[in-house]
Amino acid sequence: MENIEQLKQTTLKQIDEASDVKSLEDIKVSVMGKKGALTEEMKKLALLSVEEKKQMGQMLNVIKSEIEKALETKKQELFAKELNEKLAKETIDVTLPIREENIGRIHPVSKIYEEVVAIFGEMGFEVADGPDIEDQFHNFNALNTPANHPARQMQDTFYITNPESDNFDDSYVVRTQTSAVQIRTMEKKQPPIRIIAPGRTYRSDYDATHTPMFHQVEGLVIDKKTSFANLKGCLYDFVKTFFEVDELPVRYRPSYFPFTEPSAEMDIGCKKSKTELKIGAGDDWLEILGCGMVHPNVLKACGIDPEEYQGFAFGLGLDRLAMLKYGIPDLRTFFESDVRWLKHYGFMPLDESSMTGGLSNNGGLVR
Ligand code: 2NL
Repeated sequence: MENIEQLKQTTLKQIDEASDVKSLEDIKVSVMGKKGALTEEMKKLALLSVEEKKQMGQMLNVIKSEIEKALETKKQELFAKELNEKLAKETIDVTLPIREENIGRIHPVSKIYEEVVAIFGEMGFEVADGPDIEDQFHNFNALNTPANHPARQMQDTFYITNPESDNFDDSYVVRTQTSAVQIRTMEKKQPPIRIIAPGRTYRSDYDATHTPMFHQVEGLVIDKKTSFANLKGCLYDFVKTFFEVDELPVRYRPSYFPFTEPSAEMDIGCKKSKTELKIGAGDDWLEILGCGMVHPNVLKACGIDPEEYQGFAFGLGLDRLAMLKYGIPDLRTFFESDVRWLKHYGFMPLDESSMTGGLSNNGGLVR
């Protein structure tokens, strides 16, 4: 009896002093396992008389459940303690800056693309898409640029032989502008139309400001009463938002494109010095885009009645905008895939361009 009382006290003390869940398991085995101290005592019951067996049995059961209860209580306590220690050790400081070195950068052209889409998207333009390889109808004819039109040579087009025809008129081109996307949209859909078509374009040209592949965004608005005043308002809002300046003088110079009449080029005010180009008020002008009222022949070619509808269109170079906005001097470096260049001129992927969250996120520019 005393032995047993002793066993109980020692076990409860051990349980109380246990410092982890593992040592509780060991205690349990040493007392209640197959060869445990209490199990041995229970085995001895067989040797006792009926009366003693009853008394002793009851006592052993009471002790057993007491120990089990103590084990369980201690186990919960240790679990909670171990969990708290783990949580304290493994906390994450969410205010720490991200590890910049290990993530890529957004190319300046992609950044400009996002900005342009955000601005025109806010004005209600939809983004339209089309193939890089076009037939001559969609790239030229439908744009009031018939065969032998000087623009076809002017543009230094890359032609692609049509394997099914020896006739040069059937050869394909890599698109010289994204206008074919608007042509395809007008062929499919009656006005009102309000789209922008961003994408890759190709011309045979190569110097500090021209590469054979470059990026363009063209815009098209067609409705019953779309006017040149609408064009001016829309493009003024665009450049002002894009360059993020409070004051921006603009002017329109008469120009010529086969697909618009009248045609114009838009300049923005700036201040040029030997080392810097500052966009905004100043005595100098910078050409930024070409635009005009869609030529009636273009509408006709797409099955839209020019007596009922009219519209405006514009085209701008994304690469040129990137060079101007982010001060990148040589266009050729855009396409050299030099990671040091990208680290210098690129943007953090998480700095999304939006009209509400900040357009260019200059703070995110890694310099
Ligand atoms: C530039 C500026 C321009 C257009 C593109 C266009 C498209 C259709 C109809 C009429 Cl479907 N116009 N696009 C208009 C004016 C200018 O691009 O400097 N291009 C050589």
